[in-house]
Amino acid sequence: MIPKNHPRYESLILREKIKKAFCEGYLADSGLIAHGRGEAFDYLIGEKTIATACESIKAAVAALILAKNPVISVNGNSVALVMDDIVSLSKVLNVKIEINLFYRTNERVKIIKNLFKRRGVCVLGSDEDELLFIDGIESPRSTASKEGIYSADLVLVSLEDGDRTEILVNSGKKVIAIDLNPLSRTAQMANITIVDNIIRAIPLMIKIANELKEKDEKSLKKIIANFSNEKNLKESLESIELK
Ligand code: PTJ
Repeated sequence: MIPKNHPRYESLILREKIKKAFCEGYLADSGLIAHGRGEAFDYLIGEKTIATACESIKAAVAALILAKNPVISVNGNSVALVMDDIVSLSKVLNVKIEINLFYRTNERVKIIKNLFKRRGVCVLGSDEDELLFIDGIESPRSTASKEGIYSADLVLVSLEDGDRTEILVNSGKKVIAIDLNPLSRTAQMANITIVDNIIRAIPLMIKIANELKEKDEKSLKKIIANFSNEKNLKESLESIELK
């Protein structure tokens, strides 16, 4: 039992969620390591959503609203931390959800699919879908369902190793990445990078989505046109260096 007055209460609760997901069999063992890396970066940005992340969240939500076939890609870590928020975001913006795992096993896919099913949500990416493969990705991350990631014009990825984003971008898709490490390959290669903890980023995306949904196409396009990922990443890095 973690005492509520523990100075690192929130952080320890997240660790519990990650451990539970591992024990339930859907979080990869390497997901424990990935979480630790995220914790370190979160510490460096002050465990709060920095101004640059607010900007990239606005651009990301505008892009999601304008996209024709947007997909949220989920893996063990994102499901363990924010499954319910991902479901809410997908409903607010009418976005599909697809399971995509680096350490893919049938068992993990089945557990994750059932977790969503229990919430009344049907997700793509299991073997029951028509699964295709993205050229150039050598890992099991290459899986892409025909109606989801394969034909998507925009994919939201989070907590990923760096073997997919560049290839998705080169294949003409837009990629939004949520990644606490602004130097990661995924962060560097994405079109829009949200340097924030996924546990804060997704709820803020839901809030912004409810606001931006009312805007016209011209205003949304303007938000995207005024956004530079290169500049945003540089400024995110500076907010780490100031600490
Ligand atoms: O579930 P699978 O099989 O798809 O495997 C997923 C993992 C996470 C094991 C795999 O993608 C991996 O090894 O990822 P990496 O290379 O460790 O990269 C994860 C990235 O996410 C790192 O840049 C971390 O800083 C970042 N990160 C970790 N926790 C968070 C985070 N970003 C946002 N929010 C977090 N909570």
